[in-house]
This record gives sequence, C-alpha cells and structure tokens, in this order.
Amino acid sequence: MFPGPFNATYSTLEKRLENYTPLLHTTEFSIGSAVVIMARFFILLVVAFFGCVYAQPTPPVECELPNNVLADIRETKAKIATLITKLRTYAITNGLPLPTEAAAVPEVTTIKTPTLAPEPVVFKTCKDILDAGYTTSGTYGIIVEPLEAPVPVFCDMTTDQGGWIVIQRRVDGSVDFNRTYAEYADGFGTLSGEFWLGNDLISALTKDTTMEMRIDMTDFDDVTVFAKYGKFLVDGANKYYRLNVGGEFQGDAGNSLSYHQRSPFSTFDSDNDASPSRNCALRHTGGWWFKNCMRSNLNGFYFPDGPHESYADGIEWSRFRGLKYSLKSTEMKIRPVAVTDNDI
Ligand SMILES: *[C@@H]1O[C@H](CO)[C@@H](O)[C@H](O)[C@H]1NC(C)=O
Ligand SMILES: [Ca+2]
Repeated sequence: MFPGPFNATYSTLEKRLENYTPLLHTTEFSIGSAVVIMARFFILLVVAFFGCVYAQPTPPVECELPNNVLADIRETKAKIATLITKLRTYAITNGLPLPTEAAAVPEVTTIKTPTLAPEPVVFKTCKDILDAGYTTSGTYGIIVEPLEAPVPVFCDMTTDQGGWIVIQRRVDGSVDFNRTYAEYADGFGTLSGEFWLGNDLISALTKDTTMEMRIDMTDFDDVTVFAKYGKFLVDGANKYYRLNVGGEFQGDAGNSLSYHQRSPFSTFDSDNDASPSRNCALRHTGGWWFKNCMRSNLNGFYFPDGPHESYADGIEWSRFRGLKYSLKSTEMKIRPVAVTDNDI
C-alpha cells in the first residue's frame, strides 16, 4: 500500500473517523465535512505515494515532499485536530468515554451509544430505601410531595423488619421540647439525637399513604416495650394537625394513645385541647394531641432519673410506668402499611 508512516497514519485516522461516525450524526459537525477532509487527506496520500515511490522505485525510506504538499498536509492535519477537538467536546458534554490525552490523535476502540439519562431514583419513604438494599439505619433523603428537594429523615432499618421513618426521638434531654406551635409545625432538634420531625412533614407523609406507627420506649431500668398502631394519620394545619390513630393495636407497652384519638395538636401558646378551664400543654409541657388532658405525652420535660413528684409533666406513657415516671428514651416511627394478599 502506502509507504510506512503514511499507511499507519491513514489507516489509524480512517479507523478513528469510522468510530466517530455515529457521533457525527448528532453533532453540529456534519459527516459531510468529515468525508471531505478524509477525501482530501486521501488525495494527499496518493500524491505523496507517487511523489516518493515512483520517483524512487526501490523501497523508499524517506523522501522530500514538495512544499505545497507539506503545507496542505499540515493544514489538513490542523482540520482533523479541530474535528477531534469538537468530538472531544461532544464526548465531554455527553458523558462519553474520552480519547486518551497521550496520543496526538486520540485512540478510540469503542463508542458508547448515547443514551438518555436514566430517571433519577425517587425514594418516598424509608421502606423504599430499605427495599432498594440500604439496610443501615441513618439519615437519608426522601421526596415528600409537594416539596421537590429531598428532605433528610432518619430511617430505622432494623426494628421490626425496618423501613421506618423516625418522627420523634428522646434519648438524653439535650433538646428542649418546650416549644411553640410554630416550632412543632416546622420540626426541631437533630436527626442523630433528639428531635421532632415537624407536624407539617408528618402530615404530608401520612396524608396520601396509609401508615402504621410504632413507638419504642425504654425506662431507667432499661426495660424496653413498644406500642404499634395499624393506622396513623395527622391532619393538616387547617385541622390543627389532628391525630387519627387506629387499626390493630399491638405491643407490651399498653395502649395510651387511643384516648387522644381525633384531638388537635396543642402547645403552651396554642390551646386546642378539650379542657375549657385548662391549658393542657402549659400544665403538662411540650406539644401533644392533648384532650382533657392526657394519658400519654412523649414530648414532655426530660427528667434525668425517671420517677418524679410532679404530676404528668415528664415523658409519660401511663400504661407503662404511670404518670409520675418520665421515660429514659422514646422513638416514634411510621412506615407504609404492607400490602397483604387480602388487598390484592
Ligand atoms: C415552657 O415555656 C413556657 C413559655 O416560655 C413557660 O411559661 C413554661 O414555664 C415552660 N415550661 C417549662 C417546663 O419549662
Ligand atoms: Ca384548654
């Protein structure tokens, strides 16, 4: 064919341009102009071939090309370099594999067919995240409509088969739970420690998805019990975040929440309870679905020891340790109700 270096250069270039052909259709740089450049380069090679080989019929090693041919070759090389730059830019903007920097002319062996970006995976609950294979408890982002940005939540991936969004945690008294109605609406505290997720978020999470709710609690003797409700829904701000708790009850903690069924949420600065004479939240501290007034309040004052002289102002669950005992730790968590064979 052509003398040594030209042959190698030509066939390499040809191969590369062939590899880039699928891309050329999708770039502003048309296949037509690439073909023109190729054809021009080919003619130059033929000229070079006859110039060298025919002038010196014995196997040529080197020969001088006319200046105008050399100039044309340089110009053509520059055009090819421009083409390659455009292709590299295309590859970068479309996430395609890049030709290596090392070679003067990039070496391309495979071309990834441009594909549409995959749909981002959207997790709406911790159960979604668990089902996707994330089995470690911790903070994850979930989409809570109508918000578009992911909301950080703490997922309990181990308790009772996991997949729980934790909405409340008390563990050491480090966070003040004696807060305003607005603060309870927004949420406060830290997801890794003590917090209230926020009534707006809890309402949004439970509004369209049937959720079950589980409470794990521990006393200062490290006795751990739980209460689990088959259905849990918190109404929106327009209904003062009214509690809807029902379904099947399970647990060894006793049921101290059903008494509060259909009570709106109250805080010391927003008395929505069923007691005309008292402000239940002010008396019992924290924010809760107070009625007249309470059989539980897990958002009360954190007593560091457990038993207390005062009446029902700590972290209380009457069926477990009565109303003069403040619990050591509590966690409230929600999870979509599993679809059973009966529902299908
Ligand atoms: C909670 O805050 C209110 C308003 O500041 C205050 O009147 C009340 O005494 C506080 N309760 C506790 C237990 O700190
Ligand atoms: Ca009242």
